[in-house]
Amino acid sequence: PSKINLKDYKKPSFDVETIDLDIKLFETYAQIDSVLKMVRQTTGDLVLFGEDLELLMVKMNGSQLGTEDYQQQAGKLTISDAPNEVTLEIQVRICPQTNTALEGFYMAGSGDDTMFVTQCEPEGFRKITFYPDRPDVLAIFTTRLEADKRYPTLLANGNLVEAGEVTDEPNRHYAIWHDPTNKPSYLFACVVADLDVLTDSYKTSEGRNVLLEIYAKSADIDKCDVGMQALKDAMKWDEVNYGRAYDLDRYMIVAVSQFNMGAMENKGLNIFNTACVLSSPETTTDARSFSVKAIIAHEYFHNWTGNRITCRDWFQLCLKEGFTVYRDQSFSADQQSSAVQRIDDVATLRAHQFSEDAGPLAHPVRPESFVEINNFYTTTVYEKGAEIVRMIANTLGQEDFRKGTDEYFRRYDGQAVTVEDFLSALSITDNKIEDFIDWYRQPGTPVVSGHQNYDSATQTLTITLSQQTRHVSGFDAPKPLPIPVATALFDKDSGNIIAERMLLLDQATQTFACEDVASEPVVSLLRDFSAPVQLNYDYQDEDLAFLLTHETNGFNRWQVTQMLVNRILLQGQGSKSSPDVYLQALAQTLPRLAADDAMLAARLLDIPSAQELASAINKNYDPELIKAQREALYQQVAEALKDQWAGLYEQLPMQSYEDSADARGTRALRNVVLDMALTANVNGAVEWAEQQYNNASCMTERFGALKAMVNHQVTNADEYLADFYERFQENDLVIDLWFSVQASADTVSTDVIQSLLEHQDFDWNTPNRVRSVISAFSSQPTVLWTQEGLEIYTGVIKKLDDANPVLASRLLQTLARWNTLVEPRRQMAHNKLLDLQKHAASKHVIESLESVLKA
Ligand code: DPP
Ligand code: ZN
Repeated sequence: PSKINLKDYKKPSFDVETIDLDIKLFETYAQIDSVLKMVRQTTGDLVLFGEDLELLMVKMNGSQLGTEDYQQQAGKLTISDAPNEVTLEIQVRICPQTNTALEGFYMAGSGDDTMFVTQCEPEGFRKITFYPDRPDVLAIFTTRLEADKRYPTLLANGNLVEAGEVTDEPNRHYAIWHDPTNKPSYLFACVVADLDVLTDSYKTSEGRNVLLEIYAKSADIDKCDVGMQALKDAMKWDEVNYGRAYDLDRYMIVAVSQFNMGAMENKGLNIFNTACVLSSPETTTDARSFSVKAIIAHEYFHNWTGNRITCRDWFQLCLKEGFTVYRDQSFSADQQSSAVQRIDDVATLRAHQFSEDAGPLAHPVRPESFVEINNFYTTTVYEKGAEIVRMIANTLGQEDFRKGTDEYFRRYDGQAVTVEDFLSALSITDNKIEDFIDWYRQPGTPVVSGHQNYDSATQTLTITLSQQTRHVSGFDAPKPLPIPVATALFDKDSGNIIAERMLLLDQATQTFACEDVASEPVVSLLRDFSAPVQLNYDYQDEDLAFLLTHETNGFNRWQVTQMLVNRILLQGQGSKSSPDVYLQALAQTLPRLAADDAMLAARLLDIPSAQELASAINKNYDPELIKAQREALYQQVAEALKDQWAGLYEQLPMQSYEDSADARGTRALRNVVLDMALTANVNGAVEWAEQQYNNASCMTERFGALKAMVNHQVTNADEYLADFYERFQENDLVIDLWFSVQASADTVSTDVIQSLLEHQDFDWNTPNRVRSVISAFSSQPTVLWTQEGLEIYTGVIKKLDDANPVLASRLLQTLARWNTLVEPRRQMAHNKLLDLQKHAASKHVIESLESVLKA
């Protein structure tokens, strides 16, 4: 497979003004007729992309073309010497019924329960018809859909123009949709299904009445209210915070159970993984439900950041994703405590993005080359991309950031643009912002180290900071980046903040002086995680304990607990802290915090996941050792606070369900306390768990209890698992939880994984189900990195390589850090990967494997 390079970008030689699509779905295939009106922009061939298509006919300006009139190879159809104005008529046949890749037009479900949907981002449209399938080609789409009446739901982008019966075919009907907005083909969507619909409306700030519809299977339609409310909240939020209103008369969301991603922002017709739109208290945990709202908002926000202003090419993916993730994170921060939101976003970043940046898959937020763009829907592009926008927003301040985004929307509406364009619009009030371009170009997580010096004679505190980024092979030597370090000085006696500064570290080493400081303060750095870097500051444990008590910002308090925990757990890695300071500080902080902010209290008990800890280890990573250390510390915490658990648990009684930040906080903390109590063998804790399970008012309570019982292997755990299965066997998303709670259990074995894969409800064609076992299982490194564990894991990749290469390749990326393992695990993993390479078929897996093996 060949590499595509950013530096080779060329404008398309032809634009498409309009495309009329006629999609006829039959029992075993679909026929697609398209009419493209194209106009020459520059010299060069007329190039269309097409994959897995049976070409039946192509006409140019009315004359049928023979095979001598065009070249067809490697997924391209090329016409040389085309005139300046071209009307192409193309007829192809495809087979959505056997499309297991879940890209292009495909069938979801089986037997009598099937539906047809599209997924076109990034390059799925070329699996529907021949087309200049690239994001800088924008066109007006009109779509006619025709199918058997057993699929009453016929949807496509835009407005419904016409619908009716097909002449002489009493069992068939059609609908015609017209989208008045210019859009790239990756935003095309259509649906042929039998769905119910939840309807609502929204009046925009510009006075437009928008019909809102969420389509789902009839059994699921009662789980769409949360999503609908989130949609209205998001529409309002974008008007208030960015001045952006919706631009069509209709906004549709469709839920589908087989989907590779979370959701897709197709113009006016979002398609969602059921897991990311359906929510009800009885079947959905709070965490899931909260992420449903965030994803609804994310896809809605794309309407401006992605759809109206789109990417010039796929290297610019972060232009829409980074900005849109930043926007959805800000939206979510307004729906709960902003400290907890920041904690969760940073925890995700540290666990996944830092580890990606530390390993062989490290790439710049804007990559410079790829073989398969699907391999770059990564946490670096998304989450690190969002961090860059956040740094820019914080550097500019709220008012200037808004001026900048207004300018971005004004200047580029309707265009396909680049990261440079984005920075240039945001620079209208402060051109320093353009320096942030290096953050988009340079891979690797910067490490910021520092120390302080206090001179009592001059009452001056100096803070020295330096930055270092590892040199990732294949890239230029790293240069210093602009790193905003939000800093506060705390007076040791009063515990009060005496100064707040934003230090901009933009050289390799810099010294910052603070004057008129009466006595040596404790310095709090990187507040609110002001930059996506690792911080090594020469704190004493006592300083951190001090900050845990006195920091005013909840995020910073959590950050301090994480530093303490990391020091304790990464002892072998050169740090040397005793848990006492940490345990004491926790014991002091927890009771009051539990009453004030239960959600934050729950987070303060976080111990970083095994994967997150592993991301900081570059050599001789021993999964058993890390697991043992994590468990030992967890046990110590549970025992140190043993006297408190019963009181806390009682303080957090189960009440009738409410979806408020307070109620969610109570439920989250109760689950943590329950787990701690079971860990410390508190008298009666097993009964608490059983009662919580039996009397649960919602899934957060029920699943929290189940998970605790499974992880602690309480005597009746199997009965509760069986009960859970019985109760919810009709609900796929809950059965996913049932699989994952077993596959991710601390005590899981490869035998359990094997039996889950052989379970009658296991389904290779449903990515959610595959992930519920396989991704869950990969959270247990002691089992994953064994002969049998790797056999299973790579076996799954082999099996999916052909059927669903996007999914196979994503699963493979989890193995990227094999090279850091202690022997003999490292060699074992290496051999398994080499073996996988012998069988690799898709360019997705081949590209990922090549990178992973380069470690
Ligand atoms: N649907 C994916 C997302 O919204 C890709 N655009 O991130
Ligand atoms: Zn997105």
